[in-house]
Amino acid sequence: MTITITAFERSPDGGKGLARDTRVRWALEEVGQPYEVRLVSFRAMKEPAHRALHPFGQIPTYEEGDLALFETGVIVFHIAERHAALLPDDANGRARAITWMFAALNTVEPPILERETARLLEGDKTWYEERLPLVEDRVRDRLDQLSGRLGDTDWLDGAFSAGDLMMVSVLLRLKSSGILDEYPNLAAYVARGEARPAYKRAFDAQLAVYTTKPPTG
Ligand code: GTB
Repeated sequence: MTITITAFERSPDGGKGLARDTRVRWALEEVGQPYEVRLVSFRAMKEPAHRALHPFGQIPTYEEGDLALFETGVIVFHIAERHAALLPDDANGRARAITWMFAALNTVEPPILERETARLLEGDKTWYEERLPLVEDRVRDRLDQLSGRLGDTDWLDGAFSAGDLMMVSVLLRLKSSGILDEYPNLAAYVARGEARPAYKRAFDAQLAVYTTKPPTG
């Protein structure tokens, strides 16, 4: 059955891989599932046809036969559940990998998003310079804890899993901030994720959308 995901027709990051379709592409590449991409404009995202797939008018979405999903957490979980490679075979190992997916989305990503929101939307406020260090320290709190837990292991719990895919995807959003480099083991962890052939294919595919010129004539 054909899998179709949605992505930005024009991404604000111009293809740096930060939009969340990258994590879905990465999961599909890890399990070897081909997929198609439907590009949507910001205007189309808010129209009823897209809102029927995504009530909040966002990307990415995932369609497979009569199944339509939104939210990257559940999309990656769905892919991981149905194909080998992203979740361990033993029940406890699976449960722990899923725990790391939730930890990435519910515990580590929120302060990172708060920092992005502060920088994007609050830069002109009189209190911005005072607030930003507080927000960044909340990011550092989480990174301290995660760094301590990862230690000198390659992945969070044994072999690479959907938990690592999600955690690396979340941490990638900090790459240009310099904060990640304060934690050499986390920077190396992210680099290991980026070095995976499946990640590279996913990254290249999303970049091609924004850099490949349409044929002329
Ligand atoms: N919780 C949802 C999920 O995980 O699927 C969040 C989905 C989401 O935030 N989608 C964003 C979106 O559609 C794109 S990924 N935004 C448009 C809107 O809300 O109107 C977030 C994102 C966008 C752009 C960059 N960038 O360019 O750097 C990075 C991340």
